[in-house]
This record gives sequence, C-alpha cells and structure tokens, in this order.
Amino acid sequence: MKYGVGQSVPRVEDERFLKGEGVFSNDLTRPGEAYACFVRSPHAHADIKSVATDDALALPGVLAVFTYQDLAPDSGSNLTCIAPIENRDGTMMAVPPHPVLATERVRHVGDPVAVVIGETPDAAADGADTVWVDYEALPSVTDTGTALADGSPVVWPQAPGNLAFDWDVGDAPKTEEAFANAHHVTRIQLVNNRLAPSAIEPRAAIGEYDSGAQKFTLYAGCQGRHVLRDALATAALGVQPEDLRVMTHDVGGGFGAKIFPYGEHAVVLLAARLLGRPVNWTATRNEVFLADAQARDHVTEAELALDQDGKFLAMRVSTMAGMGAYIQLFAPFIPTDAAGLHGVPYVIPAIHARVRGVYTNTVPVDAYRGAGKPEAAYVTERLVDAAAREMSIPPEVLRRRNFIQPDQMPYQTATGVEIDSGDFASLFEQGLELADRDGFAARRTASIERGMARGLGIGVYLEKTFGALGEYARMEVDPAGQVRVHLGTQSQGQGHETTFAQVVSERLGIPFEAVQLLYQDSETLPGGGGTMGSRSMVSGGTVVHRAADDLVSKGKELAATALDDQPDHIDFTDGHFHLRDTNRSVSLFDLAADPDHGFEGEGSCAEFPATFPNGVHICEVEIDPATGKISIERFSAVNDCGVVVNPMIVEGQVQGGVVQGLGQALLEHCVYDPVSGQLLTGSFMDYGLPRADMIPDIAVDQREIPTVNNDMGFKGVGEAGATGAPPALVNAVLNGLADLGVTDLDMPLWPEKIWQAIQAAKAA
Ligand code: MCN
Repeated sequence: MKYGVGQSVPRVEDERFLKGEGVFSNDLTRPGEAYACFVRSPHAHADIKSVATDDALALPGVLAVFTYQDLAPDSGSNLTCIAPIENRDGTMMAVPPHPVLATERVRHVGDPVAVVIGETPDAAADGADTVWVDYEALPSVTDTGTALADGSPVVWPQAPGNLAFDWDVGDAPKTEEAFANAHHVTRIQLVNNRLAPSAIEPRAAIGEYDSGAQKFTLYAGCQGRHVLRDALATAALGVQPEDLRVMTHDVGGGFGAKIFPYGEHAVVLLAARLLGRPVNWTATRNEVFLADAQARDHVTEAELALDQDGKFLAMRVSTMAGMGAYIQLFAPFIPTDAAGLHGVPYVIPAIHARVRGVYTNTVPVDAYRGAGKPEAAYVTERLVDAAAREMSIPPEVLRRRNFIQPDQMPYQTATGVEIDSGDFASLFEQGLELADRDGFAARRTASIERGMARGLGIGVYLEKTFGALGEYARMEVDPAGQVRVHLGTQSQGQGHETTFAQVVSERLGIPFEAVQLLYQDSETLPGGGGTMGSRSMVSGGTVVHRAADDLVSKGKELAATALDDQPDHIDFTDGHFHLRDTNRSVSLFDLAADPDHGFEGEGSCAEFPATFPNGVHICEVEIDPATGKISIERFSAVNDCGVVVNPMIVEGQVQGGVVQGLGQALLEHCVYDPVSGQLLTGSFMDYGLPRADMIPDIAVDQREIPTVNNDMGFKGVGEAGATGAPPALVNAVLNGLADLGVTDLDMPLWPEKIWQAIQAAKAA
C-alpha cells in the first residue's frame, strides 16, 4: 500500500504551514468582537482590599471592567482538578478553590484580578493600566525545597505547613530491610528544575455566547477540545457540557500547557455573555510565563541499595513536588503516577517512593512533555551513575547486570506496574554502537590534549503512555472519493493528519490522499481524550480501527443488498466489497453514493492499557574547564515505540523532545526572587531556551518491539526525547568532570555553575 503504516510519508500539513496558510487561534476573528486585557497581581501574596475601576471605565474605547463578583454565576466559577489523590493516611487531599479571577487574595505574581474589555486591544490594555487595585502585601514562599519548613508563610489555611498531599507507593518495610542488609548504599539529592513551557504560539481564546440558544462557544488552540469543554462547563460556567462548544484549529505547540482550562477561557466566555459581544484575548509572551502552567519542580532524595556484585536490591525515593499556588487539572497525578516508574527498566525487588505535594506562591504546575516520567528517569539514571562511580563499576556494566530481561515479560515492578514488552539489554547495546562507545576513549584523549574535559553519559528510560481518558472516532464516506475521519485527539505539531491518514489508508485499502482527518469541533463527537501522555497513536489508532471495522461491517450489509446476496458472502479488500467466488464487487465510495442511506463507522473505547515506550540516549560533551562552557559533541538515541507508523515523524518527535530535554538540562529554569516572589525569568531575555547552534545532529534509531497491549502494536513516542536527554547530558558532564573532582551538579548546567563547581573541587 502506497503510504501505509511504516513509511516515511512527508507531512501533508507542512505545505499549509510553510505557505503561512495555517489557521492559528490569533488568526480567527468573530464579527463584532471586543478585546480583553487582564489586570494581574504584581505581588506573590497579598490581600485585595479594593479594586477601583472608574478611571479605566472613563477611558475612550473601554467597554467594561469585570471582577469575579461581576462574572461568576451563582454556582461560582472555578477551575477544577480531576485527579485529587488520597494521602498515605487514607484521607483525601484538600483541593482549595481556584476562582477564575482572584477574589480576596492573590497567591502568585500574575494571578488575574480583573479583566478590561475594550473596542481594541490597545484600549483594553490602557484600561488595565488604570485599574487601581489596593493590595496589602503578605510574606510569600516560592521555594519548593523549603516551603514545608516550620515558619514558612502559608499559602492556604486548609493546607497547614503548605502540604498539599502526602502519598506513597511500594513496600516500605521490605525496602527498609533490603537497605539494612545491603553491601553498598548510594545516596543522592537532586533538584528537577522548574520549567516554563514555551510554545511558539501563545495561548489565545475567543468567547462567544448565543443568548437565543443559551450556548457558549470557545475558540481556542488546545490539546483536546472535549477535555477543555468538560473541565470548563459545570465548574467554571455553570452549564452542561453540551452547552459549551469548543472549536480549535491549528495549534503552534502545546507541550502539555494547552491541555488545561484556564481562568482566561472562562472569563472571555462569561464576559461575552454579559456584553452580548464576542470577546477575544491573546496572551503576551510575558503572560505565557505568568499564566501558563509550569512544570517539573521536584526536590528529591534517592537511595539505591546494591549487593557486592552491583545487583540492585532496593530503591528509596522521597520527593517534594511543587504544585504552585493552586492545584491544576492533573497536578497531583503527575509526580505520583510516575513515582511508580522509579527504577525501571531494571530489576529492583523492593521500592518505596514517597511524594509530598507542596504549595508555594508561584504559577501552578502541571503536565509538561513527559509529565513525571522524565523526573523518574532522571532520579533513576543519576542514581545508577552515582552507584557505578562509588563502586568503581563502569556505568554500562552496572546497567547490563540489572536490566529486566525479555524472558521476564510480562514483568511486574515492585511498585505494581506491569510491563508487557521490551528488550532493554539488546536495545542498550544498539545504543552504545550508534554512539560509537568504543571510539570514546580516543576522542577523550584528543579533547584532553587540547585542554578540554570530555564525558559520555547514558540516559536509559521506560515510560508509560496515558490510558485513562476515553476516545472516539467517526468515519464518514463521501461518494466524491473521500473518507473523513473525526477524532478526539488533536495535533499541535505532531503530524496527525499524516499519520492517521496512513493508518486509515492501510486499514481500508484506499489511497492515502482519500483520507481527511478532522479535529476542529467538539460537536462532531460525543467526547475525546485529546493529545497528551503520548496517547494519540495508541488511543486514536485503536478507535480508528474500531470505526473502520464498524464501517466495513455496515458496508457488507449495504453491499449485500447492492449485489443481491448475503453479508457473510462479502469480503472487503482494497476499498471494495467483493462477492466471494465471483468477479462482482462494489467500491466503498460507490456504496456511499446511494442517496437512501448515509455511510458511517464509529469507534470508541473507555480506556486504554498502557504501553511502555523505552530507549537509551547517549550524550557526549566537551567541557572547557576555563569557562565551564559545555559543547554537546554527539547525541544518539535508540527508542522502542513498538510498530512505527511514520519513521520520519518518529525521528522528528524524538529529536524535538531531545532538544527540549537538553534545554532543561542546559539552560531552562524559572527563577523566583526569594524575597519579593517575582518571577525573575519572565521573558526570553532571562529564560534561556536551547538554540540551534548548541545542538549537534541527533542520531536516531528505532527498535520495533510491538506491544501486546493493543491490536496494532503501537507504543507512544511523543515524550521519549524529553525523558532520555536530561540524564544523558548531566551524566555526560559529571563523567567529564570526574577527574576534576566534581561529582554532583543540579540542572540547569549553566557555565557559571560548572566553573564554580570546578573551583570548589580544586579548593577542597
Ligand atoms: N507515531 C508513529 N508511530 C508510533 C507512535 C507515534 O508514527 N508508534 C507518530 C504519531 O502518529 C504522531 C507522533 O508520532 O504523529 C506522536 O505520537 P504519540 O506518541 O502518540 O504522541 P501524541 O501524538 O499523543 O503527542 C503527544 C506528545 C506530548 S505528550 C507532547 S507534550 C508533545 C509531543 O507529543 N507536544 C508536542 N510532541 C510535540 N510535537 C510538537 N511539534 N508540538 C508539541 O506541542
């Protein structure tokens, strides 16, 4: 089949993007629209004494100023968390309210307090500048590592000591015993730095209200229109999900942050209802830093117990996970679900991991590419390298001694995760070969001769794709020769229009060009889980197959009528229904031409068994000891995402993810001022993103080990790069600096930090 599964089909969406014909949120306008600008808190923590709006309302072009009291329906208007968790003691965590505009108190810099609606964006902005909010500043806390300490300012009275939840997984007594009997114990402490997701396209939204139908419509680039609809409808708008339509077009990157409902979404809708006009808002880049969910922010202590041969006996982890000032949609799920993935893909008989959620006066934290898995892989791989160094065992040898083996599949980890497939040991050797591990010694010698340090680092990972949300697909056959596929997932750059067309083309035996993927409108399907957790190909592929099965079975009935025979005498191949043992057939498209009947197939699934993408990333760096500057010389990645639909797209996904992971390891960090609570890295002048000249060619290879957890054998791939790259880079730098006496560094590895560490080691 031309352009079926397994082929590197060029991305069909790229022509539109390259010609500037994409339709992003800010390209959309609605007739009669007005514009919103938010008044945001300049304080990290403060009581709101009063909000004076008269000056703003007197300005030309200002139509209205709304606070929470003006907008909120009787039922209130809040953002929800759909993943609250139970504490270790069996009580439920308290989830404080998250009003769409702050009411009596602000809890982070950027917390929205009011919205100004203007005839133009400038009028709204001028109005926002003249809304006078009288604040009484309160002491704030912005550091996750110290927020639980006695005497820290308290963010929420209902969470004494800033503890959002206290959760654990695994067997504490068994782990304790294994540590007591261990030959060697390695202990590390590390920080997983807080990140600001940085999509090219900032968030934007238009709210509209049809007073006749009493129905809202939200136009917003997002990662899943049904997720947004369901999260906003009752909690934030006080309506049923069917009374909110969400439209989304092209999306210029999401990386997690565009999954969530935000106050701005609810505010433009509620303001549109009050004003009787659509209300349009586009975030400035500064607002992206202050209002989009941030990521990671873990402070962790981890220990590994080993026997005299370097076999892993037990692992113990304790993490403080920053939640920010409010609990986001999935926030508690991110560090806890992934805590079950500590220690993979190694055999570790006893594991205990504790996670404490921590409130601070900072922007809320939620899922970001990898969503907990990069954090868990980073802990594991830093620990393994530290143990290797302490026991004088080469890091690759230590890993080889501990991999879960293929004949142990399905393998249940000590935290209860059941892994269905994978050949970690042989994939590892493939990775070492791709990285030319054998040639490293000579390259290192050459670097040292030039006065440079050189290191090679390994980042092994195993992820778990997200299976919790349901998915729907509907296929319509257009007699003009097209199959339109409505799907509940939503591309933000992953190339779904191409890859799903490949899957449908192969399944139905119709030309690739005959398939059109549609995901703009929440009303075309009852629901959908959106794009997150590397779930789209696994979940979307499953329901697309089911819809195709439904289409074929309905088609057999119709073909039987058309061919005067019985459905069970009809076979379906190559887009045609054939009457068995005859040369008579009718095509899918001809059947659909009958005006007496429509021709559709539907597929749905409530949840999906997880799949376990895995791989090894290997990074080689040269470090200038005189300046602390790192140069990434080589990067290779071998990944197993099961059956590959489009090798070129998979390679691009891995490369993009690797660059994001290297960004975290090298540069990115949200820095809050410890006294004022200001976000000091609130623009790209201060928040460092990786740049093209820092990244070498990234060599990517695949290992196709099909999962048995779905019919197609697909595992996910979208988050692989961001998971493998950080430990590979940090382990490479520590490997390179070992001779200089540096054994510990926290991300991001800014040159100054490296230089300081070298000087401190020299002085010691
Ligand atoms: N694919 C494939 N074969 C497989 C698995 C996947 O060809 N065995 C293809 C898919 O068809 C899809 C792409 O690879 O085109 C990624 O698929 P998948 O792993 O299912 O992940 P999702 O499509 O669900 O994407 C989500 C994932 C996440 S969680 C983030 S965050 C992320 C990412 O993907 N954000 C991105 N990649 C991104 N890429 C871009 N350009 N922009 C983002 O915001």
